[in-house]
Amino acid sequence: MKCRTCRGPAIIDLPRHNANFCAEHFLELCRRQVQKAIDEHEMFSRDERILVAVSGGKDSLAVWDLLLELGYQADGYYIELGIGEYSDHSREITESFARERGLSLRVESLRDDHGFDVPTAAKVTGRVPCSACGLSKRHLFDRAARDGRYDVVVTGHNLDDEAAVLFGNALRWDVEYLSRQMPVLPAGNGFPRKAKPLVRLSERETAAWCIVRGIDYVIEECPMAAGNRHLQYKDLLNDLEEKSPGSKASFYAGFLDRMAPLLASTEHRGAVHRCVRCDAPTGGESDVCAFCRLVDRTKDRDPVPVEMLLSKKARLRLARQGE
Ligand code: Q46
Ligand code: ZN
Ligand code: ZN
Repeated sequence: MKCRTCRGPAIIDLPRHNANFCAEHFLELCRRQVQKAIDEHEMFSRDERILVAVSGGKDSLAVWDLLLELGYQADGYYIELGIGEYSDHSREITESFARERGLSLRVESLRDDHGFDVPTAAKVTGRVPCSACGLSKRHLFDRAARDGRYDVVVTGHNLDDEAAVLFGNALRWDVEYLSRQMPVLPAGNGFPRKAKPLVRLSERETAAWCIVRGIDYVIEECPMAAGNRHLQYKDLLNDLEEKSPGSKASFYAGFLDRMAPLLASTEHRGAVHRCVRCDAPTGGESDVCAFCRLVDRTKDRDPVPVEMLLSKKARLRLARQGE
């Protein structure tokens, strides 16, 4: 297996590019793809301040590392979600990534700073854990960007994530979600700009970036993700990709080229007034935003252990991982 660029020994094959690459030229390809995404979608400039939402997983650490490599000003922001050992581990990994490189990282904890955690919120609201988790993350990312006067919030969503979400939205023809599924969402109504510079890199490529760069990341999935529909869509798209390399990228690129311009929307949904409690932009009838209402419902409850929310199958899998 030879590198397409230098003919030296290759370390990775990329069927969708119909090529193999050595470590050096693979890193170069990743940098090029990320720069292309940033430029093509006018995500941000080198004068702007970027806040990277980091989770300790490969994608968010890779995007932080890539942005710094490309000469952007990027600080990290981590939210501890209170999901048992998974959260303990991911916080440790994120903090050592930042410490070893002398980077600025802000850490916030749902339990310590807001009086609840994701498992407890799921139990109290009777909804899937990802619902309270997603709501809290969106709210706190936005707030951290406002408080720190950042120009843009960056997340580590990669091509596989975006193609899976697109597949789900297209299955339901959810036009509103489709219209907001762009690699960059402009600031508006008090919300900061949001950008996804990894949309041209697959999950396998971001993992390989971390391995080649010696970045330690959390390998295990969030235990709350079991049964998540996006994971099922990813599996479906991976089957398709194996039979027909490149189909995932062309599905997503086709959406951006041909569908997205028809759906273009610069408005964030329903942001019409400020929460009387925390001043966040919010929609709907209530004077108080959804995050503050979630805090009210959950803050005096006894913490719910993660295991209580897992299916029997997921508990067995976790026990096997720990053996
Ligand atoms: S962390 Fe949170 Fe994810 Fe875990 S609870 Fe769901 S949304 S799966 S990215
Ligand atoms: Zn090479
Ligand atoms: Zn509020």
